[in-house]
Amino acid sequence: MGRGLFVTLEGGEGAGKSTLARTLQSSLKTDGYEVVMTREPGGTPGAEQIRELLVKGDAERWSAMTEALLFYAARVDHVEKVIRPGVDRGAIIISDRFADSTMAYQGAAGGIEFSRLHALHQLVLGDFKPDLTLLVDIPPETGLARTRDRLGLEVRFESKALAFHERLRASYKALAAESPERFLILDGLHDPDELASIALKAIQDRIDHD
Ligand code: T5A
Repeated sequence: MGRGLFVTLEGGEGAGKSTLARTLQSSLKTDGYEVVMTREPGGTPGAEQIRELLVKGDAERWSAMTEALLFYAARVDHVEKVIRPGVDRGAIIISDRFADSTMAYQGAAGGIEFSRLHALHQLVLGDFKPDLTLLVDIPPETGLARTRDRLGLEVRFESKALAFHERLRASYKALAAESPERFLILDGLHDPDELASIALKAIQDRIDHD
């Protein structure tokens, strides 16, 4: 493979993205690809420090715009140091969340106009976007129930009201409808192996066509 592939996983809380990412990573490695598994917010030491500010504390700790700016501060570091260099050397980069999360969480669910978030993206990252986005769609009640037993402090977004999570789900579907060539919607109620095999086929198709 010459240029690599940038794949993102998106969806609401507890949709199964991290589980899917791990399976994709091991299958693609077995097939001989260099795979870089990463996540947002995070993926570099600096971006992981910014993550601490974002995922911990009270639900209303930050305004949606402050969140968006912090997510983009972390994202620029991540793109410059990990994602772009990886794609340039031919690797498959799998990122658990990317810019569509900002559109859905801070935009549709948080109330910032899309045009302002598009302008922010354009200003700091230009036209850079994923080659393929796997949207794991799940009813919010099911996703939140899956995360409820989890121990830890990173529950700031999970603790927002159910209406927020419902807006989030609708906005992800709208984003997918706007860019059908980039998105593949997966039913998060299916079993993990089934999800992984559909996702692997989509990734292989992209590799074969590049
Ligand atoms: N955020 C992020 C923004 O607001 N704006 C942004 O721009 C960005 C980048 C990040 C938070 O930041 C917000 C969104 C998030 O709230 P996070 O810890 O990365 O925080 O949160 P999530 O990405 O939501 O991670 P989760 O772990 O909550 O969800 P996953 O990764 O989708 O779910 P996963 O794989 O951990 O699975 C959850 C549970 O379900 C089971 C698993 O075993 C696990 O127990 N499971 C399944 N069960 C049945 N069937 C399946 N198919 C299953 N798949 C997994």
